[in-house]
Amino acid sequence: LGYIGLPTAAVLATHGFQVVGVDTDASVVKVLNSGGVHIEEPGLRTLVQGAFNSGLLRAEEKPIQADVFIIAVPTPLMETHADLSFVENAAASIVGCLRQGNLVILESTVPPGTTAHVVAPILERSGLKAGRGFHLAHCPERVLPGSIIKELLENDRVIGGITDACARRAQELYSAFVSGKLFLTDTSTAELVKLVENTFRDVNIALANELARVCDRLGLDVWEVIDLANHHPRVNLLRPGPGVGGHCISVDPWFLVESAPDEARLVRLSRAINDSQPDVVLSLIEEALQEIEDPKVTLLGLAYKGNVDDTRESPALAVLHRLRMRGYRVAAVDPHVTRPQQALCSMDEGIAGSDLAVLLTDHREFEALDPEDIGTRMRTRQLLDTRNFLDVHAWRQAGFRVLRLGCRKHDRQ
Ligand code: SAJ
Repeated sequence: LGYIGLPTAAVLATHGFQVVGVDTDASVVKVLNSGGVHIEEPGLRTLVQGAFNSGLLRAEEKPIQADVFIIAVPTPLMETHADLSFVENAAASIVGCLRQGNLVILESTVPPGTTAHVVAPILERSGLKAGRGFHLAHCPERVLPGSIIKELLENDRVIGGITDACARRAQELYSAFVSGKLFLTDTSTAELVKLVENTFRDVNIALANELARVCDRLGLDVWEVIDLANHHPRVNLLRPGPGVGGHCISVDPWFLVESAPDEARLVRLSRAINDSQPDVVLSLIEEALQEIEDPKVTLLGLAYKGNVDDTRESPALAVLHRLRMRGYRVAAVDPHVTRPQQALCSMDEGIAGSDLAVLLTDHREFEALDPEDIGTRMRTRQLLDTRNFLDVHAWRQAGFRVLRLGCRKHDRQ
């Protein structure tokens, strides 16, 4: 019942299915059954509460017999390999519930071959054969955190079946609530398609981050360069930033590398470029603070991207860690992050006496900050914007020295 399982369960329930949502975390089950929601996502609370109130959705700690089982558990990165233990445990937990004719769908992102060679053998411990006794399919989730519900209902989906009949059976289920197109294929193709989607984005962002470094060297403004290049009808560069976070784009390309290490060279290099962006941010911070005694840095944002509460693999945490290792006084402010985090404090506390505000996450609340007011509370009026998100003119007018990622020499000219 995480970022994918919970919205999927609620959407199915609101489309008339009787749904049991399973989570091994007892506290999650308790929160949901008592009317709460443990995840921040626009529209999710209303949807989930509606589903629970209708009586069609309830949460449990263990699976029970059902017609359809959807596995939507994390596949974290273990060094450079997919940790499939959650998938394996989830599959094992339904073996005892599996009956002739059931449908099992894996939605978790996995290396090619996982559904057929890892999940199927576990489920076959039930005595039933995948593709004959029960249906098995892989239908990777594709939703963007921040727009999960809309994308769950509207995005096209790719459905890979162990057999054609398995894919068609899963198609029947998704067609009950997905308005997008449903494309059928085999499980390994569907698995690779998912990895390619996130890798495409990672490689594109790596190019943008590399361009930021090129512009730093050349004294140009990367934001202007990208904006102008994107006016070409066939160019669509993404944006540079402090790095790539979240549990998907910074992780999934590794599964592709894992499956073909000698071939996936560009993918590996892109990961390295994006993972080293926090070092670029660090060097900009050090440059801004070099003449200040015992400086204090305020990080605006810890979440991996704007308007979400998720800090998994967040580049902001990497910047925080690097600053702490170097002994800086660091405060972090994030209106979306509620779980305890090192250095996290209120805006008032975070900004008081600060020598540099560093915009790391593009939360809408930061856009509304009044530079005049912030300036009066800081010791030194300096801003580093790693996402070109704030109104540079307004901050400069309030007496700030403003630095932006990808404009190292340009902004000093
Ligand atoms: N980022 C940039 N520059 C950009 C865009 C993003 O630096 O121009 C950074 C973000 O700040 C963030 C990271 O990349 O740290 C990832 O953010 P994101 O919004 O690009 O993607 P996610 O991880 O929230 O969701 C992605 C989506 N995949 C694609 O767009 C191909 C989503 O559709 C997937 O369902 C999701 O991964 C997933 O679960 O796999």
